[in-house]
Amino acid sequence: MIKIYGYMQSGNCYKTALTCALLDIPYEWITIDILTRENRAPEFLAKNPSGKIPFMEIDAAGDKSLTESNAMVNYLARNSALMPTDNYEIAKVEQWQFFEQYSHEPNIAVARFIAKYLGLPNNRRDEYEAKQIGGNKALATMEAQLQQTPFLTGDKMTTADISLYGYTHVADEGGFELSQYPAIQTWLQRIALQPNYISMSD
Ligand SMILES: N[C@@H](CCC(=O)N[C@@H](CS)C(=O)NCC(=O)O)C(=O)O
Repeated sequence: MIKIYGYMQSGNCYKTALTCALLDIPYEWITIDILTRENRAPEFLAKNPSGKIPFMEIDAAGDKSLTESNAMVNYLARNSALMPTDNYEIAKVEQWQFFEQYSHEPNIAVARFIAKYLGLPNNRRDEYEAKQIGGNKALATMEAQLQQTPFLTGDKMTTADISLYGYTHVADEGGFELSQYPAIQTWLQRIALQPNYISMSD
């Protein structure tokens, strides 16, 4: 069985659990608490030198493993309804996932971390404000697409939606005002209504 090492309150980790749940893929979840730096323990670094989570072991011997949440999500969803087969449509999924990692997550996840976990200390306030600008740009990009189509790549839900859902649905915890983005709000509800959906606190 696949093993996922993660911390459910991390959007990157939650994406992988949500994909397994939606596709009914059995998995073992091993909680690694980044707040107590369990991810920096020598035994964990021996398996996963970057120390970053999520981390996935695919075979029992530990010979096959993955880092990078979006690579895991796509690996899990390959040959399922969440992953298109047409080359252009696959590239559209990846387009949104690269956008997530470069323009969305570094702003929204970091603003959330500074506000929710660090309590918005004065020495991180400038960074937090800069993240608001970048995060709102990313949300506006999503809003423009979701005004046109029910899901990010068109009429069908794909792993692009899972990747972007991870941190968008908790963006309010990073100071982002989601009521400014009505199409995003409707999209969030659409995803939460999918059969087998799990929340971050499940
Ligand atoms: N690009 C990576 C980011 C992984 C990442 O930064 N994970 C964070 C938690 S969300 C982490 O492990 N932080 C602890 C650390 O870097 O020590 C992914 O999508 O999986």
